[in-house]
Amino acid sequence: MVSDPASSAALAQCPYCGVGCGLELKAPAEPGGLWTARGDRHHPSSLGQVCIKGATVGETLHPNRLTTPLWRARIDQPFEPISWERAFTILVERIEATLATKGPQALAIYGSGQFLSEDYYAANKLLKGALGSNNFDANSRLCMSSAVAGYARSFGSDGPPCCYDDLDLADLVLLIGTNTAECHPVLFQRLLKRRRKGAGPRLVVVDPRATATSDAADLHLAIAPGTDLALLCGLGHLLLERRGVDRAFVAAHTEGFAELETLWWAWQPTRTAAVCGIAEADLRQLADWWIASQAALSLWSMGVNQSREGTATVAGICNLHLVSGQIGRPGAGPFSLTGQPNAMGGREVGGLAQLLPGYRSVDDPAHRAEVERHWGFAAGSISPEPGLAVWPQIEAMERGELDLWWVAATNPLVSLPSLDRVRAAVANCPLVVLSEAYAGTETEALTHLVLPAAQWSEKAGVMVNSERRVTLCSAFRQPPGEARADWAIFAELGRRLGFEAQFGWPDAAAVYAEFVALTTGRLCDSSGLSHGLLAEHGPQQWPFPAGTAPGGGSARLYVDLAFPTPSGKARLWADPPLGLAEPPCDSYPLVLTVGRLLGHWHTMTRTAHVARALKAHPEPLLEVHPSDAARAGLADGALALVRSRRGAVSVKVQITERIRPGTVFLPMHWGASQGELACEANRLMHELGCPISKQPELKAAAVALTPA
Ligand SMILES: Nc1nc2c(c(=O)[nH]1)N[C@H]1C(S)=C(S)[C@@H](COP(=O)(O)OP(=O)(O)OC[C@H]3O[C@@H](n4cnc5c(=O)[nH]c(N)nc54)[C@H](O)[C@@H]3O)O[C@H]1N2
Ligand SMILES: Nc1nc2c(c(=O)[nH]1)N[C@H]1C(S)=C(S)[C@@H](COP(=O)(O)OP(=O)(O)OC[C@H]3O[C@@H](n4cnc5c(=O)[nH]c(N)nc54)[C@H](O)[C@@H]3O)O[C@H]1N2
Ligand code: SF4
Ligand SMILES: [Mo]
Repeated sequence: MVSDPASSAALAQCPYCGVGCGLELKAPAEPGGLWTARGDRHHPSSLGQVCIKGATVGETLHPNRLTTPLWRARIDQPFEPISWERAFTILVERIEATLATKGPQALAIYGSGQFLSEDYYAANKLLKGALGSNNFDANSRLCMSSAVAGYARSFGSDGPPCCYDDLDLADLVLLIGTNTAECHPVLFQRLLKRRRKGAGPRLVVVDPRATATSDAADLHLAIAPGTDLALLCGLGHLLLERRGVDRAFVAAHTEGFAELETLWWAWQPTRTAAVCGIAEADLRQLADWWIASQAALSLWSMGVNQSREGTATVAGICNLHLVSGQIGRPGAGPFSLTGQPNAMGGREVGGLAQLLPGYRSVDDPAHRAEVERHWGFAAGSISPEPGLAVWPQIEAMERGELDLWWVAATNPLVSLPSLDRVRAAVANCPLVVLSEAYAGTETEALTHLVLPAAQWSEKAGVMVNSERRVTLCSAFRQPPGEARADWAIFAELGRRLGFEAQFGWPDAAAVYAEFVALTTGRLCDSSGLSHGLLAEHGPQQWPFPAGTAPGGGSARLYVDLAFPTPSGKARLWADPPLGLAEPPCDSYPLVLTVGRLLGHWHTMTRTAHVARALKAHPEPLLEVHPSDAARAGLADGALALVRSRRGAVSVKVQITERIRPGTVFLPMHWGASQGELACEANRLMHELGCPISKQPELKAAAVALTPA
C-alpha cells in the first residue's frame, strides 16, 4: 500500500533499531492528534511484534521540532530564522570559496544510519562525486564498522549471511557483546518464545554484566571487558583438542588454517579462563555445546564491534563458524545485529569514508570508474584517497584544516568519545552545519547553520534491516513548517553548485532507482527493487537482481560456499588477542563500560517525549559492584564522581551484584541538554580504536571512583 500525507493509514519500518519491525500507522481520530503505531502482521521480519519504542513512536513526532533554517555568523550569537534561499546561498558561497582556496579536502559530512538510503545516496554523490572529497563518514563508524571490516576480511565482502528464520532453526545461540533483550527486543522475544515451547535453543551470553539477556541464558560468561578474542581463541583450542574441527570443510572452503591452529594451541583453557576471568568449566561447557551443535548461530553487536580489536574479534567469530562448518545452511552462521534502522542500507550505498555504492571501495580504480560513469561525472572526479573517518575529521578541525563540517541525523556532541576535545575541535571550525529534526540538541550549541529536516513519516524512502530486508517507509505526515527531506536538501545544493543533470531527481523513487542500478552484479544486488515493487509486494530481501519475482530474494548468503574472495575461499585470521586499549591501572582502577537501556533511544531527542520511557528510566545511574562501592566509600543512591584521564562526571550510584567486580556501567543517553539529569558518559571515554575499522573503543575506559 502506498500512502500519501492525506491517507489515514500507512506502513513503514520502525525508525529505531536494526531489527526493523514492520509498523502499521493509524491517523489520529481528530485533527492535531497523534498517529498510533502497532505491529504490521504482514511484515515478514517481525510478524506483528513491536517493543515499547516502536509502539510509542507516534508520541515523538510532533514536539520540539525545527521548522525553519537558522543562522548565526558566530556561535556566541543567538540564531536568526532565515529562508531556504539564504541558507543555500550561504552554503554555495562558502563551498565555492573553499574549493577555490583549500580544495575539497577541507569539506566533510558526518551522516547517520538513521538516514533513509536515498538521503545517504544523495549526500555521497554530492561530496564524493560532485565535489571530489571522500570525507563522508557516518555514525556507523561508531557502530557497525568493525562488522563491515570483519565480514569483508573473512568473506571478501560485507553482508550478513543469515536471516531471522535462523533464530528458529539454531540449536545453540551465542549472544556475544549484545544485550539483545533491551536493544533488539523483538528478536529476543522470538528466541524466548521457542524456549517457552520447550523447543530450544540453548542460549549462551558473553557480557561482563548480568543483563535481561543473560537472565534467560543457560550459561552466562561474565568475561572481563575486552577479552572476547581471547575467549574465542580458547574455544578454538578446545575445538582442536576435541575434534571439533571440520577438516574437510576447512580444506575445501577456507585458507589460513595453519596460522590459526598455531594461535589457538597457545590458548590453553587455564590461560583463557584466567585472562577472561571466568571458570574453566564454563569455557569447556560452551565448547561441548558448540561441538555437539547441529546449527550454531552467533549474534553480536557493540560489545564486540566497539573495541580496539573489533575487526579481529568479528573475524574471530567468523573463524569459529568456518572451522566447524557452521555457515551457509539454515540456523547456522555469524550474524551481526545492526544497531540503527538503516545501518545496513548505509553500507550498501557506500556511506563510510572508504566506501562507494554497491559494496565498492574508493581505493579500487575500477570501482571509481564504474561509479563515476553511473553518476555522470568526468573520469577522475572521485578521489582515490580514502576520506577522513569521523575521528580524523575531529583532528582535522583541531588543526584548522576543515572549513565546513556538516552533521546530519546524528548528535556527535553526545555520542563521540572524548567529548571535551570534540567540543574544542568543533568550535574551531568556521562553518558547522546541522541537518536535524529536533530543536536544542547538544550539537546545535556549536552550529552556525541549522537546516530543519523532515524525518521518518514525513518523507518516503527505504530502510534495510539486519536480515537484509528492504522496507519502503511511506510519507504519511506533512513535515512541520519548512522542514525538508535530507536527500532533497543535498540534491538542491548539488543543482545550485552547477550539477543540474546529476541531481535532477523528481522524487525519492528516482533516487532509489539510480542507486539500485548501481548494484547490478554486486553481492548486495538490489537491481530488481523499486519503490513501486516494494509498495505493491511489501518488504523484500536482497540479493534481488533484476527479474527476481517478489518474495524471491535470498534468505541466506554463501549457501553455495563460494566466497567473493580472489580464491573463492573464505579467509581465516590469526590475530593475537590484545585486550583493552586503556587497561585499568593504580590511578584508574576500574573499567567503565557504556551502553543502552530498553526504553531510551541514544541521545533522547525522541524518547525524552515518551512518558513510558521516562517512567521506566527516570535518571542515569552508575552500576557498581558492592565490593567496588565499599572500597570507594559509596552507599546505594549516593552521588559519585567518576574520573578518567579526560574528565569527570558526577552521577548517582546503583549498587548491584549484576556487574562484574572491577567494572562499572553508565547509560549513554543523558547528554548535556538533559539539564540537571545530564551525565555525559562520553566525556570519560577515549577515541583509541580498531586500526582496521577505525571504530573507537566506546565500551571501555579506565576510571576512578570517589564520593562526589
Ligand atoms: N533500547 C535501545 N535499543 C537500541 C538502541 C538504543 O539506543 N536503545 N540503539 C541501537 C543501536 S544504534 C545499537 S548499536 C544497538 C546496540 O546494542 P547492544 O550492543 O546490545 O547494546 P549496548 O548496551 O551498547 O552493549 C551491549 C552489551 O555489551 C556489553 N559489553 C561491554 N563491554 C563488553 C566486552 O568487552 N565484551 C562483551 N562481550 N560485552 C561487553 C555491555 O555490558 C552491554 O550489555 O542497539 C540498538 N537498539
Ligand atoms: N560510549 C559510547 N558511545 C556511543 C555508543 C556506546 O555504546 N557507548 N554507541 C555508539 C553508537 S553504536 C551509535 S549508533 C551512536 C548514536 O549516536 P547519535 O547518532 O548521536 O544518536 P541519535 O540520538 O540517534 O542521533 C540522531 C539524531 O538525528 C536526528 N534525526 C532523526 N531523524 C532524522 C532525519 O530524518 N534527518 C535528520 N537530519 N535528522 C534526524 C535525531 O533527532 C537525533 O538528534 O552513539 C555512539 N556512541
Ligand atoms: S525491536 Fe527495534 S525495530 Fe522492533 S519495534 Fe522495537 S525498536 Fe522498533
Ligand atoms: Mo549503533
